[in-house]
Amino acid sequence: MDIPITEARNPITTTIDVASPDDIVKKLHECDREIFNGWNQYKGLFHPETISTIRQISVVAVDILKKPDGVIVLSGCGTSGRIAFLIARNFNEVLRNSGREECFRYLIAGRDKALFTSQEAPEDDPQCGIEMLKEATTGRNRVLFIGITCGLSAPFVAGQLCHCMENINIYTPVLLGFNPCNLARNIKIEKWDKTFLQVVRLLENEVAENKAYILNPVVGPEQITGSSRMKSGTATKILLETIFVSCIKATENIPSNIEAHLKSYQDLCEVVYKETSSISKLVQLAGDSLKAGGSISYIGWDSLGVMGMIDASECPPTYGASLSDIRGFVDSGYKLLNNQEGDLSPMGKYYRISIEEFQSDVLPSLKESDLVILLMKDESCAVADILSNSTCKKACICFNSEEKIQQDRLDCIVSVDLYSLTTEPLGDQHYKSWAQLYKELSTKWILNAVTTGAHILKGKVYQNIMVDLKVSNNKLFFRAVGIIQNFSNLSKDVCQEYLLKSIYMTDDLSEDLKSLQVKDYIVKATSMEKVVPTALVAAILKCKIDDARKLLSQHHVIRTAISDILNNRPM
Ligand code: F1P
Repeated sequence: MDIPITEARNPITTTIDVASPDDIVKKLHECDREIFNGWNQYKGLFHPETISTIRQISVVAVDILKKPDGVIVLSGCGTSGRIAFLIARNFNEVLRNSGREECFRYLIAGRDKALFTSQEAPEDDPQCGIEMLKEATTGRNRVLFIGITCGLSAPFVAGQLCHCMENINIYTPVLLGFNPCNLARNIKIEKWDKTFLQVVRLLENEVAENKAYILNPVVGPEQITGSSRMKSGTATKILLETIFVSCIKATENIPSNIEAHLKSYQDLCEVVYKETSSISKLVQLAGDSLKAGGSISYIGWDSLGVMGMIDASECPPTYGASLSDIRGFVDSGYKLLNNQEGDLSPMGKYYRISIEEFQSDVLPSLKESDLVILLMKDESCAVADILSNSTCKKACICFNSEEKIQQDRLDCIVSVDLYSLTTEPLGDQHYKSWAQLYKELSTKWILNAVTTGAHILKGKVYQNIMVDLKVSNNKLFFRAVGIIQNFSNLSKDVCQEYLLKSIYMTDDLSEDLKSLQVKDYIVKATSMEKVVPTALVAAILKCKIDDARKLLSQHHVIRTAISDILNNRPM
């Protein structure tokens, strides 16, 4: 079976686990360039078909904005749902600022708490997706629905696409992702009668009649295998913004050039990575903190704070990080977020997200091993003052303003010079909003480098594979099986058995256990530690689960554990 591109290994990063911070950032850059330059023979971002699809979706969006009962729904799981939230929030603000009615809605599997903490179980539930879509569109007669699933795989989105097709007179469905259609997931969806691939095939019939769209340029494999928060998340943001900037302009009779707009993001990528040396310094600081058992806190203004929260939220499922390792805080908290469910802070410590809460909950206990990164709207942000009595490390990411920042108080400054960006002329009334989009993406690239680099330095990655991932949804379950297969050369079935043995901590799998559904395995595995490394070691050494656990416990660092075991395995 062909491996989907979003799950494939990127040859550029095979040795990223032993690279210096500077080389890590250079490799990330090289991979990010593939977003624009394309990958192998596949249709990329600048392919005429991609540009034509963007244009057509934008035309539908213009039509929806003109209808009194029209709504644009952006939906996804994990990072895809968080980007949906961010885009809906930003473009509602643009509409509001020009006196128009807000008509963007976001849906995220697991609802608003999934904006900050990963809630992967609902991602596997098509029915849940349908119910949420119905709820968001009751009484509406025209809906543009954009279902985002980078891997063309999420059951939550599959259900919604089917609902749209069953009500095609109301909905125009769009599938947004980064695999060619034939590589959509073809694994049975639990409690559902279709695979994702079958849904794509049905959608293709609607596409042929211009009643639906599939926007799926290929951007190449992720830097860390399967980590679709990175390149795919970036490409999601770029594509949605391109569609809606063009749409807003059209409603104001301003011409737009889709290709030029895409090109401006390509230029931005170079402008951001021009700062490779300061970004790698920040990666080093972040790695030092994590290695010393310290934490990383992002404090941000405006939507840059949201970017920080999005980056932080992905670390537990991707790197098995704890919720305290990396946290995001944002000026004005939920008031700024403007999320559907409002203030979630009563739900607990990790939902307390304002700067005041950072000051009361986190700041007093910060030590030298902790790092705080300020995501600055402009140089007037005065948090450096708040931090001045703390011994923690302090850094900031800023735009066009390095010389105005009091450098002596900070351990690292990454300053991105947006003036050097030659963009499509955006000189309309929304200029500030559009400039903010570039700041957000710059922040995303830098923070993705910080958390990816820091976890690499902490030894969480082996080659370019995150072996200690959480087995918290169906996609991740089968990714784990694939990882074990990759290093052990055993059959898929045997690898799955090792994974189950590790989940149930037994060497004898009963028939009852074997006959459970994947969703049952996930429930058990989600709260467990080192499930995949244990299964991997047991599979490589063909040893008992208990022995594999003991062996792993002798190593502090997962990367060295796996490389030692692989190098010394019996032939
Ligand atoms: C959705 C997602 C990812 C997350 C993890 C689990 O993926 O939540 O955002 O990083 O891999 O799946 P997709 O549906 O966009 O492919």
